[in-house]
Amino acid sequence: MARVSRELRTQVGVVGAGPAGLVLSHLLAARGIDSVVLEDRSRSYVEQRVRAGVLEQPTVELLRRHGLAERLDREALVHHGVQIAVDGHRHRIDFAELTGKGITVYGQQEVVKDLIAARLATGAPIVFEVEDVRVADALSDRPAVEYVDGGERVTLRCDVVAGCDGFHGVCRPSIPAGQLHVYDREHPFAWLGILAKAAPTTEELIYSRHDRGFALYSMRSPEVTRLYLQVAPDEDIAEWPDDRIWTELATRLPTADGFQLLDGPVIEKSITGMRSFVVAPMRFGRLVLAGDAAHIVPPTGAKGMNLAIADVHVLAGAIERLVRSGDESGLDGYSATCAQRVWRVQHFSWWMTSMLHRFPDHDDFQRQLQRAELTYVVNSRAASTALAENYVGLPFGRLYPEEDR
Ligand code: FAS
Ligand code: PHB
Repeated sequence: MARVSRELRTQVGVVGAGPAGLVLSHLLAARGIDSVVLEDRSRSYVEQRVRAGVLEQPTVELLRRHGLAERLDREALVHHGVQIAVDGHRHRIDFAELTGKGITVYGQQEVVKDLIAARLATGAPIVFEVEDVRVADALSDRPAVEYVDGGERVTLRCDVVAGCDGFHGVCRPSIPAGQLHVYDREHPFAWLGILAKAAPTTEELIYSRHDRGFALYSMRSPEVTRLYLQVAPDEDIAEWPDDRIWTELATRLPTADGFQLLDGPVIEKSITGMRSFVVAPMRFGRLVLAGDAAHIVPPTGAKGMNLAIADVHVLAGAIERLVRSGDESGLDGYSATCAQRVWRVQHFSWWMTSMLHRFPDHDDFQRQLQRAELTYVVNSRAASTALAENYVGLPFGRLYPEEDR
C-alpha cells in the first residue's frame, strides 16, 4: 500500500523515456520550459532495448542543433544509398545523387543512452521505475500525472501532460472511448530480428524481396550486423535456432551477385509484429500524444523513431506558445500539423512493406504486379527519387505549405 501522496509541480509532465519523451524534454529545456520525465522501466533496461537503427537527415540535424549528436557524429555510420534486391539481383538507390541527403545508422538504444546522459548531466529529472501511472484532470488547465515512486504516491501537477509512453502505455487508453478515431491494420507477417557479432560485408542496407519472404541486411557498427527475416505473425522463436536463421538469410539475400553473408554469434533475437496504426486527434484537452502512443508503422520504411521525433518537434513549439502567452493555438493545430507527416510516413511504410513482403493470400498475378512495381522503382529515376526523398526524411514542419491557401 503506497504511503500518503506528495504533490509536485512542473510545466510539462512527460510520460515515457523513449525517443519521443527524451527529445521533447530537451527541446523544452532549450526553450527554458521545465519538465519531469517519468519512466516505468529501469535506466539499464531502456538503454539496452534493441529497436530501430536508421535516423533520417532531419532527425540528425535536430539532435546536432541541440548538442545531442556528439557521440553519434563520432560512432555512427553514414550511408548515401540503399540497395534493393529483386530475385537475387541488387539495385542501388543513390540518395546523394537523387536528393543530396543521406541516412545515419545508429542504434536506437544508443540514441536513448545519449539523451538520458545529456539530460541527467543538466540535473533535470528523469524518474525511473515509477509504478501505477495515471493521467488526471486532462480537461482542466492543471492536468496531473499520478504515480508511485519508491512506495510513495505522487501527484505531478502540470500545464500539459505529454503522452510519450509508446503503443502499450497508459496515456492513450486514458482518453475516453469515442474521443479518438482509430485507424488500424495488422499485416499478415512479422519480423524475426537478430543482432549478430559479424562484420558487415556491405556499406549499405539491403532490402530483399524473395519468393520465400522478405529479408533485410542492416548493421550497427563495423563489428555488429542487424538482420531481419519475414516470418508468420504467430511464429515461435524456439523454432529458429541460429543455424536455421543463417541458412534462411543466405537463401533470401542476394548472394547471386557476389554479396557475401558473414555469420557470427547471435547476441539478440526477437520477433516483432507488423502493424499500421493511427489515432486522431493526438490530443485530449491538456493531454497530448506523441510517437508510438499515437501511431505505429511497419519498420520496413525505418520511420518509427524518426516520426516520434518529428511529432515532438511540433509539440515543443505548441507548448512554448501556451506557457509563454496562454495561446492554445499551437496545441489546437498540433494534430493537424502532425497528421500530414503521419499519413505520408504511413503510406511510405505500407508501400515499402507491400512491395517487398510475401503476402500469403497473393496469387501469381499479384506477385507479378509486385515484381513489376519493384523493377520500375529500381530502374526509373522518377520512382527511385520518390523512394529516396521519403527514406532520407522530408523536412520537419508542414509538408505541403500550399495547403494553407
Ligand atoms: P517508445 O516505445 O520507444 O518509448 C515509450 C517509453 O514509455 C518506453 O521507455 C516505455 O518503457 C515507457 N512506458 C510505457 N508505459 C509506461 C508507463 N505506464 N509509465 C511510464 N513509462 C511508460 N523502428 C524502426 O524504424 N526500426 C526497427 O527495427 C524497429 N524495431 C522495433 C522493434 C520493436 C519491438 C518496437 C516496439 C518498435 C520498433 N521500431 C522500429 C519502432 C520504434 O523505433 C518506435 O517507433 C520508437 O521506439 C517510438 O518511440 P516512442 O514513441 O518514444 O516510444
Ligand atoms: C535496423 O537497422 O534495425 C532497421 C533498418 C531499416 C529498417 C528497419 C530496421 O527498415
